[in-house]
Amino acid sequence: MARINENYDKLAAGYLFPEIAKRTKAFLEKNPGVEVLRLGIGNTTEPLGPVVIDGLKKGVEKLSKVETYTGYGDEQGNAPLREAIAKMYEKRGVVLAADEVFVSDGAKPDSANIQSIFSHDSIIAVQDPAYPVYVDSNVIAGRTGKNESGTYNGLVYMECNEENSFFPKAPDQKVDLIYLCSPNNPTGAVATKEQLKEFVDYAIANKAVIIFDSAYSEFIADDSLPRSIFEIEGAKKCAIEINSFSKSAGFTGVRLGWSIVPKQLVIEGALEGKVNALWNRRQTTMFNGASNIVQDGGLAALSEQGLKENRQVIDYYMENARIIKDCLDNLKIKNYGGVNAPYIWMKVPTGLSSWDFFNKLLEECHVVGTPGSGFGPAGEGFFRLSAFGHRKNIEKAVASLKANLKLESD
Ligand code: PGU
Repeated sequence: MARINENYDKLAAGYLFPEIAKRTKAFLEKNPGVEVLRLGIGNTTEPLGPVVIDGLKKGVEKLSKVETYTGYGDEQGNAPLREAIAKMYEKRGVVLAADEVFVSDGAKPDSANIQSIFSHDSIIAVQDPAYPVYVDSNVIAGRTGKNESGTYNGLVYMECNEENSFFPKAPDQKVDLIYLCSPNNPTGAVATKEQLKEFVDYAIANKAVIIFDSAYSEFIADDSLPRSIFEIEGAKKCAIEINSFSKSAGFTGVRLGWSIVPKQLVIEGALEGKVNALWNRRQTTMFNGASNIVQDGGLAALSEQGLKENRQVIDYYMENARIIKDCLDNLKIKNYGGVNAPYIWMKVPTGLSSWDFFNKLLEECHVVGTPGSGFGPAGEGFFRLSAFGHRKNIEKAVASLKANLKLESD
């Protein structure tokens, strides 16, 4: 008799973003014709630049001739792309071998799947709030108990709050896997080198592994802040890094990402090279490689001209962030992030929960955002606004906030 994986029943709610889409749809059904302004999901809106489009076209063209046609490729990604990614790290002083780079169809699948190569009884630490995938993938894998009053038994929550400027200290207990995201989704906080060093030292001392999600690394404007955990001495011994073309190159719908699994990484019972080999085994068994067309697009995105094109779009989104922050400041709403990250983390007016504020913003201003509590218990009382959007929409959203948001002081 087939039985379901009952761990799915432990999940506290539906996945956050479809839940928001569902509530927005219900609002639109009740209020037909209303224009809803979406600052919810971090979804790119601006077209790709000509060099990247050319790369994608070349990928398509190659499929039209027998001489250049390719079918299945290497599951780990095409050699030129793996090398180009390794080269990009070299510019930051990080030397990687191409076979430490695993190309994928995005950071979401990698961040969900990476846990599968670690022991079932691993103790997991997550930033709270965090991108929900880290928690949900471990719940589904059976590494937690039930969800009781908003927290899963067995998980170690590293609270990120105003007092610690939204970046935690290393845990004061022994954990095995630590998920860190910097620049952070949802708070927009970026870890300093010193803060990451503390985690690296902790991980080496405890033979723990840091899973470092740097999907927003290209949004860092401050050059003193690390874009990769491998900029920290010793990190290759204890960290895996996950990144993506989604936000830096507008590939949210195109789909391309990568993970770095250093050969030097050592953990309990596994010598150098073993974790790299396990991820290779996992990917070759369960993944058939990223699309060949898309990998050509990715290669173009990493070319000198491609990087320039990407930079323009990143700057465009960061100008959106500035516009949103400016509006919140004018409304005297406390807000964080939005300077080295495309998310603005705002404090909800007193007395309202994050979901109450979601409803208020939708009803009064027709603006969709993301309730902080959807990212973890410490997100309660906060709200995330995304700077990904077309400028006209951002301007409309900001104008609506200014004109229609009823704050207590009004
Ligand atoms: N990692 C982080 C930290 C993210 O915020 C996101 C997207 C991803 C990975 C996904 O990267 P891909 O390479 O595109 O797979 N976060 C968005 C979209 C929501 C989602 O479910 O991925 C967000 O709004 O938080």
